[in-house]
Amino acid sequence: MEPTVPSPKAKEEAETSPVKESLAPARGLQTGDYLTTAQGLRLPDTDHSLKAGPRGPSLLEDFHLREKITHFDHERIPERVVHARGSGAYGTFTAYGNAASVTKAGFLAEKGRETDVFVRFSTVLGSRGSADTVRDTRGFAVKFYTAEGNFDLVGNNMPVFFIQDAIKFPDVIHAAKWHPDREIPQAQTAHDTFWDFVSLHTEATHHVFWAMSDRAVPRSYRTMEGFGVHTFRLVNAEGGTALVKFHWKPVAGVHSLAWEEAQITAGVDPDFHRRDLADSIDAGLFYEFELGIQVMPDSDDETFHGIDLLDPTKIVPEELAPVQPVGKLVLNRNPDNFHAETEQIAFHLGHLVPGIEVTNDPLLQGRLFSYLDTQLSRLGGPNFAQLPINRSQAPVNDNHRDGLHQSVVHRGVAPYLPNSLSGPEGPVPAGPEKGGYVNVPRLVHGEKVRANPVSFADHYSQAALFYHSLSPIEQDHIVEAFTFELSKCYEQAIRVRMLSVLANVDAGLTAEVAAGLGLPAPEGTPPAQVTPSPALAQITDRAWPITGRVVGVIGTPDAGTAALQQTLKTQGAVVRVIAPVGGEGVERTFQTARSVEFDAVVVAMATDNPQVTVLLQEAYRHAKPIGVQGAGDRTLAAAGIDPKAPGILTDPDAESLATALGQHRVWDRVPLLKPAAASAGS
Ligand code: HDE
Repeated sequence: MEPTVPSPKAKEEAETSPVKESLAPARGLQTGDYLTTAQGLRLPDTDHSLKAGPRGPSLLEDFHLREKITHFDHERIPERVVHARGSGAYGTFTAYGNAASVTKAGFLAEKGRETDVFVRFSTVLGSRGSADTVRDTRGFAVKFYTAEGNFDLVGNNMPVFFIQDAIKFPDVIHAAKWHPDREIPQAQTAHDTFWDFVSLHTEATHHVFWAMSDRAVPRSYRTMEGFGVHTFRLVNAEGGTALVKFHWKPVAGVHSLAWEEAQITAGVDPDFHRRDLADSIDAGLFYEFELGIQVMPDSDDETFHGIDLLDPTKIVPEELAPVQPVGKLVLNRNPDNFHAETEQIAFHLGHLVPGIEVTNDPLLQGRLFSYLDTQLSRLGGPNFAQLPINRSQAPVNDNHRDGLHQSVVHRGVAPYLPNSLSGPEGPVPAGPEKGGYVNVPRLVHGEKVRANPVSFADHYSQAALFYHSLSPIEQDHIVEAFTFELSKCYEQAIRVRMLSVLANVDAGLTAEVAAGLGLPAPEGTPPAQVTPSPALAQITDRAWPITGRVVGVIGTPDAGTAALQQTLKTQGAVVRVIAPVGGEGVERTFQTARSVEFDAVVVAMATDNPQVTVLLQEAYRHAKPIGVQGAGDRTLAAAGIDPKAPGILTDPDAESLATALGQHRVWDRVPLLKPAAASAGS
């Protein structure tokens, strides 16, 4: 019905929004009570086109039809050329204050200072709609809305990168993304062009080891480490400098999916990580990370214990430079609108604040160009900083003018400096005493060349360091991943060449992968001596908090597991009852549940339902704790699972289940599974 009287809200808005004020960005947008056109015209009907009679043709004069469809046709913006698939959340970063000795950046240096952040996690290779759990590096990009302007820490969940010079980025991405003729495979490295590239560009070897490790299949974004990768230069209030690497340490520990689990999940729940992030925040089970820094002296040669700090294929082992925690990040708010916030956020390495400078790492230098440039086509012009998600919380007065999608109505006639016309209104330059960003003077000299430092030629020592630092189970996973991925290549020559690369890292690993591929193991020259870095291993004896871990209880809601469920919940775990059919208190049925969504399973009823059998067998194979209560032992027997196997807990109390969950997997069970896996693979 056509409204005749404006609603109280509309009236209030009309009274308090003089035309001038309504020009301020976003003010009063999309708040009216009535459906309107984009011009504010109220609409009585949005379900029927204007036609010449009910059976007649649609009329060109239907401006509402044309506006609605035109806007819809242009809803999508180009996806990110890399890191297209991602999801994000808001949070708060609180500084511990101990970083003041190395940086004057207020958000790090001032004890207790709270800074708003937005974090976007992502995969690198897949398109926007691809699955979350594919084998890939994950992006870990953080925008700090600091009082001094935005600072972006655009990192990954692996501390090294495939290439040493930004000029090769298009090449590695062309090779790693789908084949251009058929546009397959989606979001995977298990194909010829990727292995062709990395076997020919051996600087990629270290990152390839990380990509074949469990780090490439995280359990959730909650259980990933983050790394700034490059070395940055921090500057303190006295002008003293230090070379620094940034780390995000997950409070929940670093945990991964089993490879088979990751593959099943890609089909069963392609939104697995995205869902976990959003659901956890909704449930108040916030993701938490500590920001840490490794601090190295700012020496002339920019090396530390012989490690070239400008080489992004190298880490500094934590045993040589401990990661010092400097603040804590809590992700505590979901975005309201995926497009406006997660899709339109624009990160850039050049978003810096006083106290943080870049180094000459040639990968970092190229990124300083790329992240600004890419927004011009993604976000349609140079005014993307005005989008709500990208706006600085510090006052902005930049003298930039006009351009596509300019939403500011600038005043004044003199957008240039110096000028004699702006009077007190115009911006004036700010020296360092006013918080202006001033680079620490550094001598730059050298011949103009296309060349790398000599130290960049060492492509293998740190791949070996990484491999030798891992637990035997993690090493096995790397062998299996290389074997899996290379088996998927069509070209034998690529497999053979990659084996010759692996031979320069470790002979044992090469022999195992070669055996899996049915090829002879080549000889290489692996590093003679490797000092492991235990901090790199993710499987240790340590038990971690179980916040956000999911326990499936097979039974009816009243199957006598109430006390167990309650205690697990108070420790932050999520409990889902899996019953034969739906009903009050039932979150999954036998038909809808799949093992991959649970970190542990408790079976509390007797059933020989085949879907429950598969669920238990998968949970067993993926080394998850399994609790058995009451008649559940019959279900276990129907699934052919030995009740005396490690990690099968009879009548578990919540504590023993929580302890097992805190270890992430029943690692003692893994060797039992190995012979079967080996014979299946041969
Ligand atoms: Fe990126 N990268 N990158 N990258 N990168 C982008 O920027 C690029 C690199 C990383 O959630 C793009 O806005 C070049 C390293 C993350 O929005 C683009 C090089 C690391 C994200 C771009 C690198 C990263 C991106 C695509 C080689 C880890 C997602 C869209 C010099 C330290 C950020 C965009 C988000 C995104 C270029 C290498 C991390 C094209 C040229 C090394 C987490 O600008």
